[in-house]
Amino acid sequence: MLALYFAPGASSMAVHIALHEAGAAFDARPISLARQEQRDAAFLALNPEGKVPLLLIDNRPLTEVAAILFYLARRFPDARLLPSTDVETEAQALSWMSFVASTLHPARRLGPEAVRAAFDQAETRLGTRDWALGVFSIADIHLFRLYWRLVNSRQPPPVAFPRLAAHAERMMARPAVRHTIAIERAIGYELPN
Ligand SMILES: N[C@@H](CCC(=O)N[C@@H](CS)C(=O)NCC(=O)O)C(=O)O
Repeated sequence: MLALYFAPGASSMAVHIALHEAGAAFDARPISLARQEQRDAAFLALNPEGKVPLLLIDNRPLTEVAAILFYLARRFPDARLLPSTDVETEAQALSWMSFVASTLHPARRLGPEAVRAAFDQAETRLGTRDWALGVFSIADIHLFRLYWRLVNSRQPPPVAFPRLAAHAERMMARPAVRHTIAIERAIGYELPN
């Protein structure tokens, strides 16, 4: 059995989208970062790092967006969350997700200039492709969540990134993405500035 601990709008949104893309059965367990529920003893017992996402796989914890997305892609191959199981394709997906986790995600803490530089790199990386790997994959889900976060913080204005904006539009056309956003919005976003 799968269970996802998530906070609306947080990094966990990427995993939430992937679970819906896969049509996977899972127990949805929202927590509130505003109420610091990630610091509750019961949660820390599952993830001592006190962060979402946390996926339980038959009660075994798995953390880190990139690792969970990779797990879901391999566990639910029919969902085509990876274009192929060719080792180079998988490595390209990991390259994108490492970039998102280590460059895009921490940039916000460093201020608007760092955000702009990081998203400029993402624009260049994406190039003229519709999708990060050429066809839709977990890399797009991870990239989209960070862009979505940028749009919601408006630092700098997302209009500066036309390729990422077009990518986000393609993502928003996907029912799993719209469904996830509707669920998380209904719970309520508590995004820090
Ligand atoms: N490297 C982690 C980052 C996870 C992360 O930073 N999660 C944030 C929400 S976006 C969190 O849970 N923060 C709570 C805290 O730091 O107290 C991943 O990719 O999963």
